[in-house]
Amino acid sequence: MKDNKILLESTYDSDKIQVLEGLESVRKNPGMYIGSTDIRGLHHLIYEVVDNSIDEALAGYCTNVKITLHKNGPVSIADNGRGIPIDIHEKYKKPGVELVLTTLYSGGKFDGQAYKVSGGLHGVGVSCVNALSKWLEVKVRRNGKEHHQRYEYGKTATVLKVIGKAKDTGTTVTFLPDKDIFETTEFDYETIITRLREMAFLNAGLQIEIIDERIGKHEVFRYDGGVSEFVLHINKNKTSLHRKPIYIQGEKDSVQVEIAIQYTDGYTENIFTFANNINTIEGGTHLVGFKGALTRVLNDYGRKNKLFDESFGLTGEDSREGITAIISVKVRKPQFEGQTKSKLGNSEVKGIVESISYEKLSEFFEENPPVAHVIVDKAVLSSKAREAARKARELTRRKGLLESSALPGKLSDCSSRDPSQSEIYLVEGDSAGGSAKQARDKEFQAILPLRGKILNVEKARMDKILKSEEILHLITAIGTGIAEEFNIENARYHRIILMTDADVDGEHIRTLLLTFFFRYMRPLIERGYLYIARPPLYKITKGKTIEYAYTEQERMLKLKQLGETGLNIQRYKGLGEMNPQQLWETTMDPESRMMMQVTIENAVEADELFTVLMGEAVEPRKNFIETHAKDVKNLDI
Ligand code: 0RA
Repeated sequence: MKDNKILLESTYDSDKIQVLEGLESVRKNPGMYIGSTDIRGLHHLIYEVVDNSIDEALAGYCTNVKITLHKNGPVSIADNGRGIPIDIHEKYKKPGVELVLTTLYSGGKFDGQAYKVSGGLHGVGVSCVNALSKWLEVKVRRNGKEHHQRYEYGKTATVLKVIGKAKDTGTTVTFLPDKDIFETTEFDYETIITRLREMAFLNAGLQIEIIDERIGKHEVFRYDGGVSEFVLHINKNKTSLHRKPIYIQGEKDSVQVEIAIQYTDGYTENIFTFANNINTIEGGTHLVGFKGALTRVLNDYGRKNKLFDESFGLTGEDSREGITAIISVKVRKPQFEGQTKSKLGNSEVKGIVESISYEKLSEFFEENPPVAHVIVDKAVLSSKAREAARKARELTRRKGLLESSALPGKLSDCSSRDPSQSEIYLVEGDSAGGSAKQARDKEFQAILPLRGKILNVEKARMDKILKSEEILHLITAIGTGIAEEFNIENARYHRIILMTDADVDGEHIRTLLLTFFFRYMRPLIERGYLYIARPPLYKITKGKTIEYAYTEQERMLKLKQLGETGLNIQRYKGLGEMNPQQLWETTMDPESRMMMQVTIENAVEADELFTVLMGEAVEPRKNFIETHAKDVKNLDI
C-alpha cells in the first residue's frame, strides 16, 4: 500500500520518481546496502551516520561526535561539523539536507565535488539510514539558526523549519530503526563502543562520546596519539622491545598513509590494516607495500651496520616476528575485494605505502640506532629459530609426518574426497573419540581424537610447536601445512569442528585450539571453516519423551512444557556420558545439531583475548577472568 501511494504521488514529477525510487530500493533490498538485516546491519546504521561526522572531522571542521542510545529504541548522533547544507537546491527545489536524506548517493552531487573521502565498505549515505528507519529527525545548526525536519520510512514528513537560534554549527540525527526491516532493533553497547574506540584511535584528536541511557553508561574516547596509542593499547599486556612506537606518516597522489609500529618479545605477527577507517581483515595492497619496505629496511640497515654478513638475508617473516603495527590509509576511491570484501585492491596504493614506509623507516633507523639494533637483533634471532624450525620440519617431513599421504593413525577419515562436503571433528580424549567414531556418518565425517592438552602456542616458537605430536597430527589431518607453506586450498575439510567437554578442562583445550588456529591458520577462520560443537547440557526424560536442553534457559522452558512431575533430568558433564546414538542425535547429526561458527568480529579484541588468556602475564589474566566471570560461571559445574 505504501508503495502504491509513493508511485501515485510521483507520477507528475520525474525528479521525484528518481528520488523516491532510490529509497524504495533500499527498503526492498536492505542487505545490498547495509550488508545484512541482523544486528550487524542495525549497528551499521549508527556507523554510517558517524562516518559522515568523521568526514567532517577529516575535512577539518568537526572535533566532537556524541552518540546517545535512548530508552525505547531511538539513537542520536550529534556532531559539531558545518551542518548539512540547508539552502534550496536549484534543480530539485528542495533544501540540501532534504536531498541528502531522501536521495540515494546525493552527498557528493549537489556539493559539486566528491565530498565523501570515506564511503568504504558500505558507505551508502545517511539516506539509507533514513530509508530503514520508522522515523528520522534531523537538526541542523547553521547560519546562526537551528533547523528541523522529520521523515518517516525515508519520506519527508514535515518541511524544514527554523526552530531556534544557534551559537555554533553542527548536525544532530535521531532515528528509530524500523522493526519491520531488522531482525533485532536492540543495539549492543559493547559492540558499538569497540568500534567507536577503534574510530577514535584511527582519527587522532577526534572526541567520540557515547551515552547509553538504557543502562546508564557513558564513555569518552579521544586519543591525541592516534595510531601510536592504538599500538600501545594492543601491546599493553605484552613486553615491548622499545618504549615508543615508531610513527610514520606521509601523503602521495592524495593517498594518506599513517603507520605505527612497536616490537614485542613475542613470536606472533600482529598487523592490523585499515582503509578509510574500515578494518581490511584480508589485507591488500597497503599491507603488501608495507611488508616489502619493512624487510628491505631491516636488511639494508643490518648489512650496512655489519649486524650480519653480506651473504645473510632476513626473510619477511623474520622481520615481522613480534611486531605489532597499525597501517591506516585514506584513499579517494577505495576498491574492496576478496571473500568478505575486506581486502584493499587499489594497485597504486602498494607503491605509495612502500616508498613512504621505506623512506621514513630508514630515516628513523638512522636517527635511533638503539631501537634499530634491538629490532634487527630480534629478526636475526627469529631467522635462526626459523632455520631450526625448517630443519625440524625437514626431519618430520622425511619421517613423513606432515604429508597427507601419511595421515595420522589416530585419524578416522571420511570416505568423501570433496573438501566442501567433508568435516572433521577434533574430539577431546580417546574415549569420546571412540564414541564419535561409532556415531558419525562415515561418508563425510572424520574424527581425530586429541589426547589431553595441546601445546600452548602463545608461549612457543615454531620449532617447538613442530615438535608437538598432537599439533603435527592436526596439521597433517587438515592438510593445509603451516607457516610459509600454509595453503588454504589444500584444506581437506571445509568444516573443522572442535568438540570438547562442557567443563573447565574442555574449555581450556578449546581455547588452546582456538589460539592455535588464530595464530597459525587464521584464514581458516576468515573463510568460516572453524566451528564449535554444542553438546547438550541436559537430557530430560518423561516417560517415552526425551528432550535435550542446550542452555539453562532451554532447560527451564522444557521443564515448564513437560510439567515438573515425573521428570528425569540428567546433567551431561562430559561427552563420554553420551552413548554413540545420543552423541549423533544431539551433537553430530547435521539435521539436529547445534554448532557455533567461529568468526573474528574484531581482530584487535581477539588478539587481546589470546594474549591475556594464554600469555605470560598473570595479572591481566586475573583481571580478565574477573571481568568476564559472568560468561564463564556456568561452565565449571
Ligand atoms: C553534505 C555537504 C556538506 C556536509 C554534509 C553533507 C554533512 C553531512 C553530515 C551527516 C552528519 N553530519 C554531517 N555533517 C555534514 C558540506 C557542507 C559545507 O560545504 O558547508
